[in-house]
Amino acid sequence: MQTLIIIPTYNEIENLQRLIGEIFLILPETDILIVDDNSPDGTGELAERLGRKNHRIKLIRRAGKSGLGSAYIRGFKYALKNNYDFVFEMDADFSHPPAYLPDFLMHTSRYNLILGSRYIKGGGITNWGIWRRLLSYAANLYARIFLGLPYRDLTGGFKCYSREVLKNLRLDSIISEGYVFQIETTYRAHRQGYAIKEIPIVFKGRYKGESKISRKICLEAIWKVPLLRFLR
Ligand SMILES: Nc1nc2c(ncn2[C@@H]2O[C@H](COP(=O)(O)OP(=O)(O)OP(=O)(O)O)[C@@H](O)[C@H]2O)c(=O)[nH]1
Ligand SMILES: [Mg+2]
Repeated sequence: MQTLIIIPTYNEIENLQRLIGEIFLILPETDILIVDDNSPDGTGELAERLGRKNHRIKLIRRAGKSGLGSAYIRGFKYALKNNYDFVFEMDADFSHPPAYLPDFLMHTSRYNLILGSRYIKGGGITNWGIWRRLLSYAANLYARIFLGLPYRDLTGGFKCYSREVLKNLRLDSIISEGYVFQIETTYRAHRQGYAIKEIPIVFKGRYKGESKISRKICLEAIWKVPLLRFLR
């Protein structure tokens, strides 16, 4: 079974090399795809150097910062073209501890999409202040109720898709860019009847570097969640 871990990056030079090292300690046989948006801090150059030394590290470089959603779509298309069986989404900032990777893989025989969940028993969040927690909680409640989904964590970005799900996501018609991308992909998989499993993760607030969350990303979630339901 061949796996690919997609890591979108924008200014993650302080995190990337150590993260990749930790991933390979846990899953030595996986491939990793960095999708870098021409980070001014040199993350793309670093990824290129690492890729020259290790053929399991792949890199797609885009011309400028164009958002998380389209970075993942590029990565998903790469995964389909290169015949990976299971594909992870993972942040570069150590919020998603690599130690959980085997927990996802334990469920791949029975489920098509596995979600790392902060809001089920055994899951949690460290290093986040009250406002960030409230924002995340509210966004999840909003999406869950509006879209009638049974999952507790819809905005998390630590996920594992089977090739089968990716093939049927209709990537070119996805409308979201920011956090709502995670909601949209899970919603589509759910509507298509795929088996989806939530597993607990303890999410760690960003290790180093700066946050890319913005008002624009939050506003996008507010108006696009109802739109997703309308468009279905
Ligand atoms: N390629 C690409 N990567 C991005 C973009 N925006 C964010 N990322 C990456 O996506 C991942 C998640 O972004 P974060 O900034 O950590 O977002 P967050 O986890 O909600 O917020 P913080 O952890 O507080 O920073 C990180 O690996 C970022 O480097 C983008 O426009 N393009
Ligand atoms: Mg983060």
